[in-house]
Amino acid sequence: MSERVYIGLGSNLAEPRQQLENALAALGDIAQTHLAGVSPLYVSDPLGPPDQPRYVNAVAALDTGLEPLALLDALQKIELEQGRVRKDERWGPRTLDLDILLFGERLIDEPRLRVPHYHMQARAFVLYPLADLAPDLRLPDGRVLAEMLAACPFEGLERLP
Ligand code: A4P
Ligand code: MG
Repeated sequence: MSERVYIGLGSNLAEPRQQLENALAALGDIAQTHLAGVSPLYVSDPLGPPDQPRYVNAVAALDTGLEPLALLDALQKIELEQGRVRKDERWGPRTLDLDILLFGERLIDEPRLRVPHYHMQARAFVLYPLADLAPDLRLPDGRVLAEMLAACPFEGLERLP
């Protein structure tokens, strides 16, 4: 069985747009997984320490036959291949961040994986590109994306042509 997954992509180091392009190609190469759609790219003000470059963000839709932790392994491998260095600083700069926003109808609360992503409701750079792909989305916990958008102003965000 294949499930629809939404991935948040973000980068603010080492040519962020190219990082996202490379990451999208790599997502398409994951086993048992098909890249079904990509939002427009957005430039966003950093959430977290302000002394870091602006981010480029997007959301991708995948259809996958993998289980959630297997997909997380694949995403973390891509992050590492694109030079990601994990630091202690919370929300610090990175070459590539791949977050699982939603995984089919699943609610996951495990040490390595929480889905829906714990902070997506507060992130314009997640909600707006997600709505570009799936404007009528309802989350498995009952939240309605359109209502989350209405509560999250389009601020510090620029949609790239
Ligand atoms: N993990 C748990 N749930 C998930 C999930 N749903 N998807 C675990 C992916 N991973 C998940 O992540 C730490 C651990 O979270 C992973 O090992 C995984 O097992 P990480 O990528 O190593 O660390 P992180 O990303 O620095 O931590 P965190 O708190 O997840 O940061 P975020 O939430 O990813 O935020 N500003 C703008 N404008 N745009 C951005 O994209 N991104 C961040 C990072 C900060 N500021 C930003 C942006
Ligand atoms: Mg992350």
